[in-house]
Amino acid sequence: MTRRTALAGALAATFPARNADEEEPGLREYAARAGLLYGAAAAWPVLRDDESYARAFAQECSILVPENVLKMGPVQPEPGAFRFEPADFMAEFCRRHDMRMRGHTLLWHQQAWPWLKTIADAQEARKRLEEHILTVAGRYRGSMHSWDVVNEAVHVPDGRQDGLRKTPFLELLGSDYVELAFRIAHDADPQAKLTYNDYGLDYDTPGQESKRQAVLRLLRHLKEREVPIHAFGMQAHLDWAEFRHFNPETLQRFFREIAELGLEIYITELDVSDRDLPDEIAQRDEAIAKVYHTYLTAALAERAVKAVLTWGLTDRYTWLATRRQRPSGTPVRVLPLDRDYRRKPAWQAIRDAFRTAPARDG
Ligand code: 9MR
Repeated sequence: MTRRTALAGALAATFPARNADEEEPGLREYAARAGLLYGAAAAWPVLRDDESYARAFAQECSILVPENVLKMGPVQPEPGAFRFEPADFMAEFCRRHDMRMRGHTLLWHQQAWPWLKTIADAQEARKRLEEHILTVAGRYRGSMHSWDVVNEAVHVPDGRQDGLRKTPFLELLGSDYVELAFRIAHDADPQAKLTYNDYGLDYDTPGQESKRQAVLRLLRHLKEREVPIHAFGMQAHLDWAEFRHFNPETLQRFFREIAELGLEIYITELDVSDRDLPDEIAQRDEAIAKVYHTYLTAALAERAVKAVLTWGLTDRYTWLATRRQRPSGTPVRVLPLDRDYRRKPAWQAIRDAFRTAPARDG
């Protein structure tokens, strides 16, 4: 038997609902009791190759989002040539383990098509965007919980009145490109909840307040134009040191305004950087857990919040390991499970926030 078929065989068996060593059910169970979904971003090819990783996803998550493989560049590396093997594997994994799946992301200025520069004009850009979205979202039509249609399109420092980030898509297609992407996505998959996803909106600082206002203006504009948009994605990449700027009321006010537009809210990329904490593990874990708990307790008070996803599940695989390295070089401890898939205080903090969250319709 080849390694691939052996692994496929191992994965074909449905993992037990809970680990034999674990007394407690997974976070998916606590989330379900509150009418929520809980999940995490999954890395490729780790999900295929690391059985402990796959088992942890099956135990803890009721929703999964591919961390990278559905982005524009990875999924269409050359014009007209699509690479679906990794996302297809993840979709099959979700089916097998009774999990929902989110798509991330149909339009983003990072990890965009490597051949973007060859596009000559608006007409060609529109054609390429249509082909991309219809092909990618169309492939998973009817099976996606939601799609991040447009990611990170607002950037106030770029100085535009409408708050839009200056990107090649904006230059090629004009400011209606956001609307265009949502309309195509709706044609491709009329059942998926179409989401606008963004970061840098968590704290009570003047910079983040002006970004919140710009995001609200964009969402209102889309609703006024009857664009098919159904949800807002709050990335929530948090940082222990910056968390002194967190104010629950500010977050709740922002969420209320979004909910009043008739949109659902998903916490899409939650993690907490421990860069500025001392090395001592118990102290560090406790500080990070407190941030998870405080943030989620405030967020879940808003009943429009329907899903919580962390950006990774285990400290073994996280973008923060390279992007927010600790000055001492000790490994980061930023996600619910440690490097050996053991539940950490952050896991318990998420569980506790789910336990006390006001129940909502699922
Ligand atoms: O976690 C992702 C990392 O592996 C990629 O190298 C990076 C590329 O820019 O994107 C990371 O995920 C980002 C997500 O797609 C959008 N929001 C910010 C995330 C962290 O950078």
